[in-house]
Amino acid sequence: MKCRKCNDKAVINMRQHKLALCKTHFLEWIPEKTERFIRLYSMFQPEEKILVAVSGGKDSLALWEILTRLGYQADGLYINLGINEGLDYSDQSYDHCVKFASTQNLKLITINLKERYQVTIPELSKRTNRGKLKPCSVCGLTKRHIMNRIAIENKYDILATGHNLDDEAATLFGNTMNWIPGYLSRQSPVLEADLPGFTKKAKPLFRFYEKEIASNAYLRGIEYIHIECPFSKGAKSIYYKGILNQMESHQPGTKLQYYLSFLRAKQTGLFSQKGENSTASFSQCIECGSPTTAPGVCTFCRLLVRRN
Ligand code: Q46
Ligand code: ZN
Ligand code: ZN
Repeated sequence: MKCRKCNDKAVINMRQHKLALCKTHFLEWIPEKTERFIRLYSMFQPEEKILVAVSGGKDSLALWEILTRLGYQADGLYINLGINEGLDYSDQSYDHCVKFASTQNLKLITINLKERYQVTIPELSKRTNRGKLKPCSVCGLTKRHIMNRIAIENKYDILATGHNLDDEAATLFGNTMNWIPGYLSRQSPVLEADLPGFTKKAKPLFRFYEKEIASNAYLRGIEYIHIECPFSKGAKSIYYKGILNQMESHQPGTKLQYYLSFLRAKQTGLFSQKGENSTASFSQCIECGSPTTAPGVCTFCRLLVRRN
């Protein structure tokens, strides 16, 4: 297979785009496309301060590398969740983030859950019935809370996350399986800071296939964590990704078409924009000041004081 641009040997064949590229042209293609998507979806401007949420995985570190390469002012935020469970998952992911930041000479903000809140995700999740079975919902809530707070406290204009197309398509699949109107109306590559206390959020890699981001990380020599979080086993999102990949193998481009059609449907008003974040239902948490739909104290602060 030859590179479409120079006829050299191609390192990747992206059937979904009918495009094969050599290493040089593929490594040019990724940042060029990212820049195009940033503009197309009005994600952010060159002068804005970006906080990139990094986990030590390929997607978030690739995003940080691409934004830096494109000349954006992007700092990193790593949240140490205290998930080790015999695998040193959090410790290893932290090491990858620190190493990446130091080799690229970038600023990394680290929040250690145990030091800041005296609790880890496995401990926190035992405090709820849902969390006892699976810590992911407590973990997701915690990460969203901390990412938003740190971005607001440190006056970042944007919080950027490394979600790729496979992540977004799997989330959409889950949201449509259950038809959750609030989730569907909020699922978007860009979420404006529509309320005080919320930061604007963007997912600049949302149109790239996971395979494209993995290839980019490998070819760029980015060192990232290869083990999965021990709690990800049996996650529905992994199951949904498998189904979507089967469809993709029969018809290349299915995942992209599925997600872009959803965005078009949203634009035409198919989903109500008034989801769970309607302004009227929000107040400020009396403990931490974050916006909350719960009366008085937000769900995260409530979880912190809860005992088993
Ligand atoms: S870190 Fe947290 Fe994930 Fe682990 S506990 Fe679940 S949500 S799987 S991205
Ligand atoms: Zn080429
Ligand atoms: Zn709170």
